[in-house]
Amino acid sequence: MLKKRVSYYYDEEVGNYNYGYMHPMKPFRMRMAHSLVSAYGLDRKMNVIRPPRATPLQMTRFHADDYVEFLSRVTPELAEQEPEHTSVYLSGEDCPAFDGVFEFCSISAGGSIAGARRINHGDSDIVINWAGGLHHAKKGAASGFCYINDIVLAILELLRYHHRVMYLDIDVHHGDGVEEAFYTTDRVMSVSFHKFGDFFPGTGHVNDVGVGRGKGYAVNVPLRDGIDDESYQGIFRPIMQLVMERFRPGAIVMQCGTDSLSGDRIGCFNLSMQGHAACVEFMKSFGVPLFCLGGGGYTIRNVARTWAFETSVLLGEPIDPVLPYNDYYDFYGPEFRLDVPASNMDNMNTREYLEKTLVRIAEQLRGIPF
Ligand code: ZL4
Ligand code: CA
Ligand code: ZN
Repeated sequence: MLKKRVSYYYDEEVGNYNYGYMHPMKPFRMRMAHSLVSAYGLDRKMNVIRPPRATPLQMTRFHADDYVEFLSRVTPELAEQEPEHTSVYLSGEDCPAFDGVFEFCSISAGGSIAGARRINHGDSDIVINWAGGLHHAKKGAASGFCYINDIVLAILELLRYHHRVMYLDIDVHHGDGVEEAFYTTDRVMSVSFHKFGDFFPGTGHVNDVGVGRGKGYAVNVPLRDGIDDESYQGIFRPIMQLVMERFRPGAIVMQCGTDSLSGDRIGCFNLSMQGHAACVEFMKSFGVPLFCLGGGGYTIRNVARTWAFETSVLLGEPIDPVLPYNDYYDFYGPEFRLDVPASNMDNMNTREYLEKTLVRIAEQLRGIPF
């Protein structure tokens, strides 16, 4: 395949932010991923850009003024002094008021806004921001480890230049914040594959398809525990093929949350790194400008492996299955290999269940006018 012009947003500071002791979200995983990317020499094959920090004004293109104002001045001390005020905006243990939370958000959102502009101006075919993908953040509140919805901000930027933008979410959780933001418009099609049933955030039923002009433009693929590469590809490819044919987006924003990998600390799927990356490769093959973002991923050695590998896939540069020496080499023992294999866990997604879901969604997509 033809080589693409790839830009990669990375801020060395991002790994210093800490959600708190024992919290599953570890911004340090972006530093680990970058260390692998550099050790493989991939940084020399793309445009590595330090993102400009997003400003409060830029954030209010989606978020409420009072929420952004609060977030920009909250500190661990203030949250402790004013728990009532804080709980309006932040949800306790999932979204703590950690030191530097606003700077962390401005790095994440800064990369997503700047990346969208690069695509708009035709400067890159593919953009990567592994610090983005925080899909649960709402207009006026944080949710599920996400404070500022960098994805919504990126899509709003892309909509200035593209009539139709597609959002695709392969994180194990439902992409609720992004879906909600564009639920009533036919200019953004949102597609989420996720675990559904007794799982955060609880939304993303197959029948939730959008409202008004947006009816049919929200696509939800609810899945059960233990889905493997074969089952996932068996439903992912036909759905995405149909979406691309019917919707014909001018740009694709793909949330590449790695909590859908086998062995994730929070997730419950059984995808290998190869299976996860096959989704990225498939979307790349359409030749439409592609913006890949991070998201979930809580077994951090596997997050770093997968995002480094997906960077190589997007570049079209094969990399060694044996890990090169890097700053965090000891995290990858005892195998010191790139691969994240699947496990022997049960796949609770029967053929019948997946077939029925696929038929339903194909029917929904046939209702989208060409
Ligand atoms: C933790 O150990 O399901 C937070 C969160 C903090 C440290 C110490 C506190 C211990 C697991 C999760 C108590 C924590 C209780 N600490 C958290 C309904 C819940 C209420 C909060 O990948 N408790 C909420 C959010 C999900 C819920 C998932 C995924 C983000 C993304 C994109 C967000 N929230 C139950 C949980 C821990 C913690 C251990 C945790 N929280 C696991 N799942 C959730 O889609 C980035
Ligand atoms: Ca998802
Ligand atoms: Zn997730």
